[in-house]
Amino acid sequence: MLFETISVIGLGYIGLPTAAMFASRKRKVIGVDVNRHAVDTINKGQIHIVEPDLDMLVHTAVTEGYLRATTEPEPADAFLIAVPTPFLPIDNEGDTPKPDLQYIESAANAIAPVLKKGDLIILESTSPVGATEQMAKWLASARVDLTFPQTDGEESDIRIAHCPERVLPGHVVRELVENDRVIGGITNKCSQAAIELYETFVQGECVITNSRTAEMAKLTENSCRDVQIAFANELSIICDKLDIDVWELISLANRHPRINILEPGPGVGGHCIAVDPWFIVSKTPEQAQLIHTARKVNDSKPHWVVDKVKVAIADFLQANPDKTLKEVTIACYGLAFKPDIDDLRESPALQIAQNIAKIHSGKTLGVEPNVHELPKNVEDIELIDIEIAIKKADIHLLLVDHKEFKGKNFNAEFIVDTKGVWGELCHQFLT
Ligand code: SAJ
Repeated sequence: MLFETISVIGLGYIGLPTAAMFASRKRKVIGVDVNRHAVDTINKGQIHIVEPDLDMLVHTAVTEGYLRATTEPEPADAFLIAVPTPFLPIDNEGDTPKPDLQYIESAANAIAPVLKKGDLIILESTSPVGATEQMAKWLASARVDLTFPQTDGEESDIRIAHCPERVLPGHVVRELVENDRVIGGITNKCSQAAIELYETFVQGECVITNSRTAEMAKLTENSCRDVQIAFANELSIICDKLDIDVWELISLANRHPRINILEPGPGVGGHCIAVDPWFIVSKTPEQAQLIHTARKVNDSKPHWVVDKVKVAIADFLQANPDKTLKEVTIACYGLAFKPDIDDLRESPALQIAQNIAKIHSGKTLGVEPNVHELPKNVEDIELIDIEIAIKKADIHLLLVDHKEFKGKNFNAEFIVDTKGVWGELCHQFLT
C-alpha cells in the first residue's frame, strides 16, 4: 500500500510539523484547518506558530509543491487528525474537568464525505480512553456505504488507529523523527497500515498495541510527569516550612543511584501535562486518587507563590517604613509556561503575575525576553527590559528559568525565586 496523498486535519503545534515532515519526504500533503489565517499563512510558505526549524521545513514543502493548506477536506489515502481536545466548561469550582471531543467529532464529520475504500484514518490528538472507538462510530454512521474495523474487523474498507503524538514543544522537528511511536490500531491490519505510513519519516520504533492502550499510554506519560513534578512542588513547600534549601536537598537526593526528583517551580503549565491527567481522573474518579491529588498540588502552587509575594511585600514595608504600598514595585521575571519559549498560554507564571497585578496597588512589571508584547487581555503588567526591572523594582519575583536570567548578578534584598536561579544571591531565599 502506498500513501500517495496524506491529509492532516488540524494545522497546529502537532499537525503542521507532521504535515511538513511528510511533505519533506516528497509525499503530497493536504493540510486542513478551519482557521483561514493559518491556511493563508501556510500557503504563503510561512508559519503561524513558533517552533524551531519549522519555518524552513514549511517554506520548502510549500514552494516545492508538496504541501498545500485548505479549509475544506479533500480525498486522500490517509487522514491524520490532530485537533485540540480541551475541557468542557466547568459548572462549579472544584468540579473535575471533562474532555470535550467536539473537535474530533467535527473532524470526523468533515472527512466522512471524502472517504473511499482503502483509506486510513489516524487519531493523533491526545484523547480519553475510548475516543478512537467513538470516532470510528461517528465515521461509520456518516458513511453507511463503507465498512469499518469495529464491525467488520480485518476485512473492513476503512482502517483506523490511535497514534498519539509525544513530541516536546521546542524540539518537535527532531522528536517527530527520533521518538518511538505507539501504534494503536483497531485491528492488526489497521496497525500495520499506520506503521507503513509513519515509516515515511519516523526513525524510532513503531510499537503496536490496541487503541485504548495507546490512548492510556499517552495519558500515562503526561500524568507520570505531573505526579513527579507535584512531588517536587510539595517538597519545595515542606522545605520552605523547615528552612531547608530545596534545590540543595534535591541535588543531594539525586545522587542516589535510583532517585531522580524533578524540579519544583511556580506550577505546571502548557496544554498537555496540566490537562491530560484530568482525562484519567474524569473517567475513573474513584481509582485515580494519586493522579487527582498531583493535579491539585500543582494547581495550588501559583497561589502559594502569590502568598509568598504578599509576605515579601510586608517584609519590605517593615524594612522601609517611609514607603507606602502604592510605592512598592514588583518585577516578575519570566511569563512563559516554561523556559526559553514564547508560549504564554496556560502559563502559571503569567497567572501569578496577573494575580499580583490585580491585588497589588503599586506597579507590577513583567520581564519576558521571548515576547515583544503582551496579549491584549493582560492588563496592568508593564513589559520591560530586564536591566530596567532590576533597577526599578523593590521585589524581584523569578518565575521562569529563561537562559537570560541565569548568572545575572545583582544585589537585591527582596527576591522570591521559584526556580532556584538566584538562590545564591538571595538574602531572602524562597522556593
Ligand atoms: N515543569 C516543572 N518541573 C519540571 C519539569 C517541568 O515544573 O521538572 C513544568 C514546566 O515548567 C511546564 C510544565 O511542567 O510548566 C510542562 O512542561 P514539560 O516540559 O514537562 O512538558 P510539555 O507540556 O512542554 O510537553 C509534554 C511532554 N510530555 C512528557 O515529557 C511526558 C511531551 O513529550 C508531550 O508530547 C507533550 O507534553 C504533549 O503534547 O502531550
